[in-house]
Amino acid sequence: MYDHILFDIADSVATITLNRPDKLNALTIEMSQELVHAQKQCARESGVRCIVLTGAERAFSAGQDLQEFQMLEGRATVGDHLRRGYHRVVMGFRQLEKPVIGKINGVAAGAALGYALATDLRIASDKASFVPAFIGIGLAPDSGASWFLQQLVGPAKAFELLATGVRLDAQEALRLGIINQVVAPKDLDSTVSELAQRLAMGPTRGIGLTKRVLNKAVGHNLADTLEYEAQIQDIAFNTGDHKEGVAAFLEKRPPQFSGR
Ligand code: LHQ
Repeated sequence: MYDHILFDIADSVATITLNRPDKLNALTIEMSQELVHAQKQCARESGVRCIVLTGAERAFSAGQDLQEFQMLEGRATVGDHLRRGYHRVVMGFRQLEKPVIGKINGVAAGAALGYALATDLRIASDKASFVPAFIGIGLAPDSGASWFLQQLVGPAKAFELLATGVRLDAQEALRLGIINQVVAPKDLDSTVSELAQRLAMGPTRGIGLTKRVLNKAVGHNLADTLEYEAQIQDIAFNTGDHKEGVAAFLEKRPPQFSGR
């Protein structure tokens, strides 16, 4: 039914798998549409009482597919691309009044870091890593990464991570409070499956309402932040450094940023 994700429901748990393993599960427009569709099914079906989000094979996801994005140039502003795709997925996970577990099996970069942080809790393999890759291509954070990271690690650490794009390993992410637990790769499936079963057997309405009140309780509004991020990204996207960052990545050479 889907081309860029896998979707499976078993024992009251829906598993959504980002599924473009030959491209490190890089995000596409089609994948966003499929994720939104799957989220709606999860919300609608009373038999779904917990959701697991993960990636196929070695990565969680490398973020925006930069090759696809190059082909989109000129067809929409980057802000509109974010509003039509990423915002709907991020808000979809936050507004889904059922528990969502991020099963972080490998690298989570750029917008996919935003997706991972939009889940309610994260269990990572010790092979996982977290890369705020926006700055590597001269962009500012999007997909809620600015909002989530600042909530989790505070403004100074959030700035350090986002402005350097440093790759965090799972132990460091755990120490910073970005994830809930790290397990050996061989234990990831069973750990997440046990937790998902426990949550799926819980008071789903109460868990959903807990999520609603937590969403409401934080000082800044995610929807406003997403919109602000989209406006900022329109500016960053039009810099020479962004073009240079993408070109360097695709040409497999170090970028030469000029500050413009
Ligand atoms: C990729 C990608 C990728 C395509 C690896 N695309 N092929 C919003 C709106 C507008 C524009 C842009 O973006 C956004 C939001 C964002 O998500 S911004 C951030 C976009 N993502 C990145 O910049 C990450 C780029 N990738 C990397 O830095 C590394 O690949 C990571 C750290 C993810 C993984 O490193 P490794 O494990 O060392 O893998 P690798 O670099 O060797 O990649 C394996 C292959 O996957 C490679 O292709 P190849 O043909 O050589 O095997 C990469 O070119 C390809 N790939 N990320 N995002």
